[in-house]
Amino acid sequence: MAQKRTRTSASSSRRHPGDPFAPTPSDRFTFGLWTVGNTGRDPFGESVRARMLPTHTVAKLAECGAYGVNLHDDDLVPFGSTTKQRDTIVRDFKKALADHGLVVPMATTNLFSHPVFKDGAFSSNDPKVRAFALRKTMAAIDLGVELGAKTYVFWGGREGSEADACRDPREALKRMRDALDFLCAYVKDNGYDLRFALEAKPNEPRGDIYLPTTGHMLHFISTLQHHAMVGVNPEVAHETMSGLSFAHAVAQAMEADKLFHIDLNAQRIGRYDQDLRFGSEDVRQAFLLVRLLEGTAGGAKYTGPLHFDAHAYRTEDEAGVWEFATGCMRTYKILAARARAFDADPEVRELTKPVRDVALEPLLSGYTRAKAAKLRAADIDVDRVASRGLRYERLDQLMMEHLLGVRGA
Ligand code: DIG
Ligand code: MN
Ligand code: MN
Repeated sequence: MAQKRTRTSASSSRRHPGDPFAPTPSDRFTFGLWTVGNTGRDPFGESVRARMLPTHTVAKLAECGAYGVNLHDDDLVPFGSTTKQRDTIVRDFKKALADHGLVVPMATTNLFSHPVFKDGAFSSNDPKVRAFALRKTMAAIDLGVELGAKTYVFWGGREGSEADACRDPREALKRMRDALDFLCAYVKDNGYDLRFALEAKPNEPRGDIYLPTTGHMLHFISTLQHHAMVGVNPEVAHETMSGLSFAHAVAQAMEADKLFHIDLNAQRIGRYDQDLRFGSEDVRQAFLLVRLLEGTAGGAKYTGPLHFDAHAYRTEDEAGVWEFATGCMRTYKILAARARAFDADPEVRELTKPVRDVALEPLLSGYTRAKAAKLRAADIDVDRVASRGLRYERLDQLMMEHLLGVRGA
């Protein structure tokens, strides 16, 4: 479908002077070319929107107040392009980035669309496929570095199986480890300032995808040769598909200093990967995630790009796509403001202050025989401790009232 150029009126209604939730580049919001450029095609219907030229996407994201744009290699340079075509496309894209003040914080490789990857890329049983996947990824890393990317994401969408007898899962892990060790060495050999971020997903498009959650990825990273340069890129929808707490997955990544990037969107448990507008489903979980990332309760803050790996409903035209993009960013900023108010609320601070015990706390870590003896001898009134009410009902109601805007607005 030919690309339609539309000047949407929505942009004027979205941003007015003094609007505290108007997105700005300092908020570090990013979108992939494939997200706002999603044409609405799904397994049961063809595209409903025209393909967007990357240069048009850059201009519109800048207009919406975004900080940056991310890409798979094929999003920018169509598969099979000649070197001359590639260089022309990259030149024009770089000019659009400069003209509109957008950056490219993250890049990645499409190792899932082309039929050659139908049984995986790095984990494929065919060495020719694994060789082609490495070659395609090296070229895509070069492209990402040329555009200024500092984070390189690996989402193994086809690294999985349906007929699980097709390969020993241990062999699949070994092949993926070999590929990542090879590519980490490629980055180091070329002196690139680049870190890798591994993105987990439990299934779809494969019946089961290897390394299905962020937890699996964190262990896998510890087995890599160059593990210091490899972190994770958790996605809301992917952990939620498995019925897991996304905030807990992110917290474990932050605690391990491995949250190198993040994919924000919305999702209902037990459904296919919906990649919905951020915050549009489970507002409580979105609030708790933003509270964690923004560090409003006192913990460390996430300072990397806030990437929305999401797309507009299939019902939308291009104007609706930019409403979608603005909605992602505005909702994040609104929830951040609610989290600041919640953690500044004196009653919340009272209810969440740590329970202290100056006698027992020194005994709870750093084993010694003396500490063990003191623990055995400690006077702990178990029935009295067990009978204590923790007032979490009040705390959670306060969170609800902050979220619903009847408190701390
Ligand atoms: C899907 O969730 C994946 C791909 O879109 C991309 O490789 C990665 C980066 O956001 N997310
Ligand atoms: Mn997804
Ligand atoms: Mn993603």
